[in-house]
Amino acid sequence: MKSSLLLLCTLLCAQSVLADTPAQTRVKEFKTLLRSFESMGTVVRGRDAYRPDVFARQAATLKADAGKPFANFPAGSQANSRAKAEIWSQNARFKNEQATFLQRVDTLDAAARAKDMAAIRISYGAIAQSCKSCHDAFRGPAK
Ligand code: ASC
Repeated sequence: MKSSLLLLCTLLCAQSVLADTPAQTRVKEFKTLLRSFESMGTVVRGRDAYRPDVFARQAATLKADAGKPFANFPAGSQANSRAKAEIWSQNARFKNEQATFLQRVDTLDAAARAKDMAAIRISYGAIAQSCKSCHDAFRGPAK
């Protein structure tokens, strides 16, 4: 009995020491998005061949993952991250950036399913604009 309680306490302590903070979780989730986005970028820039089915799968993956990091910006999670206080003090603006980004990701997914390279280029560029706009307003310098 005593030893199983000790084991339980040890496991719970390890969990709290090893678990990611919200800031760490969202960084990992943004990096996951970036993997799909950059793979598509090599095609859009003409460095890799356009394989419509592969590209459409990447766009679908981006769409499935795009909202995830935004669920990990709880109030009080600014420490040890590049997140600016404005994320919470001007939260409507931040939410607006998020909504625009997600709409543009949907548009890219639709263009990819339609195998429409002209539309893909436009929506890909619009997403990159979303990244930049949100970073300019809400992401501080690297630490
Ligand atoms: C990327 C990336 C960003 C955006 C931004 C677009 O690939 O990592 O933050 O695109 O640079 O302007």
